[in-house]
Amino acid sequence: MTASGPIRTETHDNVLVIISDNPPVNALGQAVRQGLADGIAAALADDVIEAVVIRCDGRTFFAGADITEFGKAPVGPNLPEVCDAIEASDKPVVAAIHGTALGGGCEVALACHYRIAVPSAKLGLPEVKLGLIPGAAGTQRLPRLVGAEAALPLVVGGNPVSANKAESIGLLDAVVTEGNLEQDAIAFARSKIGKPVPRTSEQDANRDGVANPAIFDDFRQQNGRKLKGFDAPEAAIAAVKAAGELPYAEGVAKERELFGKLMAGTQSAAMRHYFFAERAANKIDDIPADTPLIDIARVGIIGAGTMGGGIAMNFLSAGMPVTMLEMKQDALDRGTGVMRKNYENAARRGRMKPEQVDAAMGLLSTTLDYADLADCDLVIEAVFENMDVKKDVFGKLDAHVKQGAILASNTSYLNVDEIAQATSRPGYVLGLHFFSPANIMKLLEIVRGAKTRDDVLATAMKLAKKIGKIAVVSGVCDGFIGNRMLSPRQKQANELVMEGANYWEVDEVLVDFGFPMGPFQMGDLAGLDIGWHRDPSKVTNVREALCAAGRFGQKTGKGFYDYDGSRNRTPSDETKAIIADFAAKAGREQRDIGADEILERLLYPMVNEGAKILDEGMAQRASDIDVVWINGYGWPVFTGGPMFWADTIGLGKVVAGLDKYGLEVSDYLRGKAERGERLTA
Ligand code: T1G
Repeated sequence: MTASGPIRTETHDNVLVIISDNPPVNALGQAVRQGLADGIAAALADDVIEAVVIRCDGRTFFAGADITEFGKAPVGPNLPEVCDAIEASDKPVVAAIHGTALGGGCEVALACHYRIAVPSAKLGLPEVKLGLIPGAAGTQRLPRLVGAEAALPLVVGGNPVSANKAESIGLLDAVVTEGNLEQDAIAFARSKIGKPVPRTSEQDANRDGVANPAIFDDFRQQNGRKLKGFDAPEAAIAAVKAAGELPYAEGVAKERELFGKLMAGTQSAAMRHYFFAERAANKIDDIPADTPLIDIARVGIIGAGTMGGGIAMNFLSAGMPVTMLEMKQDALDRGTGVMRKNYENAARRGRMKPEQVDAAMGLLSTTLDYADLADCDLVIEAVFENMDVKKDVFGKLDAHVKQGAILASNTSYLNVDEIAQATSRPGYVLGLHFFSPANIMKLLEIVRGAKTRDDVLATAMKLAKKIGKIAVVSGVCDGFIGNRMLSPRQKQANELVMEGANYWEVDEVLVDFGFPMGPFQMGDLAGLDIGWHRDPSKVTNVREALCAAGRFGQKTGKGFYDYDGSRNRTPSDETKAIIADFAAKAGREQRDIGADEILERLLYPMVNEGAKILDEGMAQRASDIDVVWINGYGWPVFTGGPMFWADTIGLGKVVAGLDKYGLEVSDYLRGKAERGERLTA
């Protein structure tokens, strides 16, 4: 055995096994690349060696290039050189895959002459999720192996495929048994000795793309909405197309050119920022990583409404028993009925099997009695947003639920510390703010109370990952992180229409920026009458004026917009008149307002509110704010989130814009701008 850095080699008679041990995910950093190149050179130089196996220790095969090296001065050998050296070998090289062969890791496998994997393995080229395309000939080798049609979803969509799927499209040569990978790989390699080595770059399975160029447009059509606003997907399509039209070397040059442009662009920088932001979010800076966790085996949910039901589904889907409490039996029946319907819809769409629906619903028990929650390790309250109601519920929980259990509120803005004072155990109280629909939305704001214990917070963070949520810690403040930043945006949106901006143009500006919808569409979707006092004679703002006119939003077929039967919306003259009338009565002059002013007045105040949240310590780090807005409010990931975006355009520009419109600038933001500093690390 020889070892250099994270790479070692072991000789099994006439087979050399090259092994990478570079935790946590065998990223293809410089030392790994050097070790691979040295390993191949050693195999070629040793006459005893007739075949090579490449495999990894730890939880996964190479999970890609080392993203932390991006943007730094490159140190050779680069990955394309390593891949070319592997492919050029005239001794068969077998990739033995477990875990996730992703990006550059999949490209190393494509450069090998054969690929085998265990059934649990996944293979993919997720570079588009970093605003890039594969940069080590993946866009040229993969189509040559599996065809352009099969390559497109991998390269352009970026989602990995299972081992069985990979074998079915020709990406894998064999799927072997779990737990015996190295032996199977050595035997497989031996079986190929003496045969001509199949070099992927010389294959030509990709003729389908040339024979039927329509597949590229078909793919665009089927995926257009998902890919809107992103630069990388179109570059990925161009690269796969080039694989069919150009000789290999020219195709590789085309890929490099496209890769280089994306790497230098702002979108990739933003998406790489998001990659690490998502991973940083689940770290709690001031709590030791080895803080003991509370065992959560049984969960209680108070309230079987839309939020309560959605929250319960997360735990049921994760195989955890749930006890759901309501005041009345019919509310329970209605709530559990909606949950089963949602599960059955998911099964109809093939997202789960019917037996999984029954298994999940089988873990649900319901009650009208708080005593039945006594054994729960965690109870989440999702009742009406009223402080007195919340305090009453927490008082009852304090009386009935066992000591040591976590008591959580799903409030979206109420003071968690005040709720905690309704119990004798404020250390076990925190906020778990889910987003609607709670069984779908990935974001979870974990609201840390002044007295919340470290083990309670750490347990909530760990549990969030178990139920598939992206959790962010927020301090106790009005609206926590997300809603607190939403309110200045909403305020400006209302101001803009009072000053003459057309509400549909305000929405358009945000949709063009990359949001799924604008504030007025969002209002119509949620319902303009939420929280309305129901007295048409009392009109203090445009929303009340619309409600007074019976325009509640999509549910009444009219709100800000008019809706046809299939929810297509058109701007409404009645709404325009209601706004103009209301503005006139308020003595507000109307003027033409351009798209730039609209965008700046909607987003700059959010940045300022984010800066205040940071200054007050209500968020651990600026990137957490980006994670909240990208996962909870549709902020386009290709701009990196409000904080990263502000850094990209320059804090000086944001402050100047806020000053120009006479809007608030926090000392924290102005200070950062004056010192030429960034919000994000
Ligand atoms: N480079 C550097 N660090 C990485 C990394 C990578 N590729 N992948 C993961 N990490 C770190 C991560 O930051 C975290 O660190 C720890 O590993 C565990 O990750 C030329 C250009 C593999 C599915 O896009 O999708 O190849 O927070 O928490 O949930 O064409 O990590 O502990 O300090 O995510 O089990 C393409 C990225 C790169 C795959 C594991 N590859 N990684 O998920 O663990 S571009 C990717 C993942 C490329 C070439 C191009 C996931 C995972 P820390 P984790 P996980």
